[in-house]
Parts: sequence; C-alpha cells; structure tokens
Amino acid sequence: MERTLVILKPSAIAREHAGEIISRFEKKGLKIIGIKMMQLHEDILREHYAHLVDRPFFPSLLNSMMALPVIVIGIEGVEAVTVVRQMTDATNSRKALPGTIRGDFGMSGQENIIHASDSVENAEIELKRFFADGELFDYPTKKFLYSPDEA
Ligand code: IDP
Ligand code: MG
Repeated sequence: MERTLVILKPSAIAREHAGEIISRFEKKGLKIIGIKMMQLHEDILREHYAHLVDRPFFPSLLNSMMALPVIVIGIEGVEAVTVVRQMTDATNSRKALPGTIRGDFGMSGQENIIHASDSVENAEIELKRFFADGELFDYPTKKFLYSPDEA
C-alpha cells in the first residue's frame, strides 16, 4: 500500500468543492487515513514549495496558499501516488483533461484546486510535514476493492 498527501487548496475551499473532491477519492476506492483543516504559513510553504522559491510567481503562490485555510488529506491505496496524480492531472487546470479534478473544477495554473504528492518518496516527506504522529490512522479496507493478490 502507498500513502500520499492531498491538499484542498484555498481555491477549492473558496469555491466550495471540498465535499465533491473528497467524494471522488472515496468513490475511487482510495482510503482517507487522515484529514484536517489548517491555516498554512510562510515557513511550511517555503519548505513544501522549495523547488519554486526562485520562480517569479512564488510570492503570488504564497499569498494564494495562505489566503484561506486548507484541508490536508492523507490517502492510502495500491499505487495511490500515481492514481491520485492521474485524478489530479496537469498543473495548469486549462490543460487538465475533463474528468480529472483540475480539469473539472478549475481554469487557472495557480488556483488549481488541489496539491497531490508527485512521488512515493515525496509523499512520505509531505505526510510528515503536515500530519503529526497519531493523526494518520490504520483501519480495515473494504471487501471487493482489491483481489487478494493486489492488496
Ligand atoms: P503540481 O502542483 O502540478 O505538482 P508544481 O510544479 O509542483 O505543480 O507547482 C506547485 C504549484 O505552484 C502548482 O500547483 C501551482 O499552484 C503553482 N504553479 C506552478 N507553476 C506555476 C506557474 O507557472 N504560474 C503560477 N503558478 C504556478
Ligand atoms: Mg508539485
């Protein structure tokens, strides 16, 4: 099983899409193993977006991510990192395919509704960044979701 981090960004909260997006993950068969609302601040965002701090749009990204509280979600499933990235699709929502979260809920490159970890290694780091010990849970998976050899 893999674990990955999703952040419902201020754009999702402002436009009241949180429930619909969480519902997509549940319908797919991905398991929510942790969820909370939190206000992000500059320190954690500089860490989380360290690969972008020198880009000209970084100040705007910072403002956007601090504009409202976000909802952070820990998600578990077989190949969960890849599956969630596929459900998320391209960074620019205008290029994301219909049927995907960014493709269905947004029109912007920056205000692109959700964050999703891009590798198993980063997912582990990011889950530790946003969830304290004891905030991620282990509980039984529904029957008929996987074959015995997959799960
Ligand atoms: P990702 O979210 O698809 O993994 P990253 O390249 O990691 O994309 O960028 C992180 C976030 O920074 C994006 O989700 C988006 O909100 C913002 N961003 C990335 N590139 C641009 C850009 O060219 N203009 C404005 N915002 C951007
Ligand atoms: Mg990224």
